[in-house]
Amino acid sequence: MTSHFYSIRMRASQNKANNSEQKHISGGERICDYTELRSTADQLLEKAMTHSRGRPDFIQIKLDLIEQTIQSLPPLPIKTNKALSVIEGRQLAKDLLISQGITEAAIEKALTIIQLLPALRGAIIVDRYSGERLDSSGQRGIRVSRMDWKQPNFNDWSIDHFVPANTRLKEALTLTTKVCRHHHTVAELCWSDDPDYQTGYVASMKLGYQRINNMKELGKEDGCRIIFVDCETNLSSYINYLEKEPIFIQWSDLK
Ligand code: WAQ
Ligand code: MG
Repeated sequence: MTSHFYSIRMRASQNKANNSEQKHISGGERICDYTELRSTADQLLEKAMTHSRGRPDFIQIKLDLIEQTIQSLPPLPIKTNKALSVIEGRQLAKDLLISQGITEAAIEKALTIIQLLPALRGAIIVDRYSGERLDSSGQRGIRVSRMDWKQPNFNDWSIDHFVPANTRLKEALTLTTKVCRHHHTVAELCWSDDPDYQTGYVASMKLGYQRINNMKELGKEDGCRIIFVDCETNLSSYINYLEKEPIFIQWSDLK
């Protein structure tokens, strides 16, 4: 049976003044039913039009009916870590990744790869031991899609956990809960490419969602999203899971 839910995806970019390279401004992915299509598309348009990375001159919004059954997942447990400097924040992130069996060399290599991808609008997938990039999506990266967390349930969760009910946190925890749930994922490392946002995270099934408040200097636009995997085969089915498998985050305190 076909569901009555739709995937809505937005991406917005800006042409650089003197060459044809696009600057990524903003992206977003949501799931909603038919009656919510208009308001959800409007929220995504609003996101694109009010972004701190700049004013877009290209905005695309795509809507597709979801054919599969939508799986519900509980959000990863959350912990907020305070770091006094970016150096301390990055060191903590590195220690957390190493605790999950990722090699230091793999972390260094992945960070070097990401520095060379200023137009990246997705994530890179990297081998946990060697740090080799495994996906072949180039400058674009793999965009994790087809996930959402309904606002009332998120609001209840945020009150219960004493964290701000901000959309960015909701989107990041939604994405990483989907990513970490797959058995090929070892851990994810992320910080924003928005110049006004310094909090990032390391997440895994075992660590949960470990926010780190100081991952980037204010004003910088170099973001990061690295998914460390243990996956010698089946990379294409793993990528298919990230891009296509529909997920709702659903929190319940009745445990
Ligand atoms: N799939 C894959 N990669 C993505 C996606 C996606 N759906 N969305 C963003 N990215 C990549 C892309 O390369 C961006 O440049 C980079 O991640 C950062 O994205 O307070 O805001 O949306 O707990 O800017 C984490 C902390 C905030 C939130 C992360 O990332 C908190 C953030 P942004
Ligand atoms: Mg961003």
